[in-house]
Amino acid sequence: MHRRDVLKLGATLTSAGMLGLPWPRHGFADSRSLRERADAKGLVFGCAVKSPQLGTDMPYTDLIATQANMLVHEYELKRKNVEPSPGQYVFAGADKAMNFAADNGQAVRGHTLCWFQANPDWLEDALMVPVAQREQLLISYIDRVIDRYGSRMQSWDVVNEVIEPQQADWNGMRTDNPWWRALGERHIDIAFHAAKEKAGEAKLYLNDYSVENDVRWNEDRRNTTLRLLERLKKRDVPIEGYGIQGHLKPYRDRFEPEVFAKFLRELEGFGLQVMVTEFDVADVDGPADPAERDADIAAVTKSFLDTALDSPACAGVLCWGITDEYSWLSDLEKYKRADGTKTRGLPYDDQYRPKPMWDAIAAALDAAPARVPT
Ligand code: 9MR
Repeated sequence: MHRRDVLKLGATLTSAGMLGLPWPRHGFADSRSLRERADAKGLVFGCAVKSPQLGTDMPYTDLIATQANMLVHEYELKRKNVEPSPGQYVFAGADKAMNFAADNGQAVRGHTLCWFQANPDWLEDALMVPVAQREQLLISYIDRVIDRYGSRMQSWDVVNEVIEPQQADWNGMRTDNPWWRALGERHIDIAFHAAKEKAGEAKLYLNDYSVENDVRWNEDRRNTTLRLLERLKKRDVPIEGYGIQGHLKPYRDRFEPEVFAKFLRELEGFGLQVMVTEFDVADVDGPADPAERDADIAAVTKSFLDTALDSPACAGVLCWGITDEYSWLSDLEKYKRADGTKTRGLPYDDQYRPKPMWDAIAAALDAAPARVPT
């Protein structure tokens, strides 16, 4: 049924979309899921999940179980959700996804322990204390969460989104960040050291966005990232991975494989594991015809994932959701489509039918070099 749906949809796509990228149809010789294709290569393929929909929206639940070999919580492992008031920890939502993953033999990523966003309202005031106590507010939280899930995770986004070259700091670091205001760049070191204590085999990641495109502001972000990684390595911060979120916006920021490949080679030089951690494709500013947008999205997906998976450092890819029905891109003013329709940036549409993007991911997984299990 799956394959038939793919082919039926694909049959309407004969030409390239507005971006002019060719999107030839791929004939699949078998009906394997994305999960099976990734497994066959020793790669990660998975997605972010929203636990309230698990077990209540059954078609969604089925897609998550069959298509993903790794899950990540879309929001339920953020401090705002986990520690809504000081010392009161709420793990029900996070546990639900953890249990689902265990029942379905899936790995999990931990997202995220330290971020400038999605913090509880009380945190900023609580940070108005002497420095040693500010450190404790970070360390005690990480201890508590890693204690609960540490060894169950394949990796942790220990620190999320710390660079912002457009802000004032001369190193290009994000200064509009409560952790920066409280502890400066040192907050990154503190978070990684605290995580390392109890993380077991889980790899410790720094995670960030807009480092893949051939535009000046992404170039600045790549350079800032590389300089930060140099400083962290020099200070012996136990960082083991770098997450490329991969929120593409092809009608705004041009993707150029060579530029991205160069950055991947630079990351390889740091000996880090790399993963595409939040992949989706915003179709804002694209043509009105959904079939044309789907062709563009598929083409840029194939090009982006071929490049990423070609890097021996890259363990695989997680999408930021699985169906357009539940995509953050449709909720956010700057990515919403002007015609009021849902964005089409995930492998399944809002009726849970696979799209050309699904084909593109499948084709990229099939073409990727197999990983040697570690
Ligand atoms: O998609 C997530 C959305 O549902 C949450 O409300 C929001 C705040 O928790 O976070 C979104 O996920 C973000 C991720 O954690 C970090 N990179 C950008 C993602 C999209 O904003």
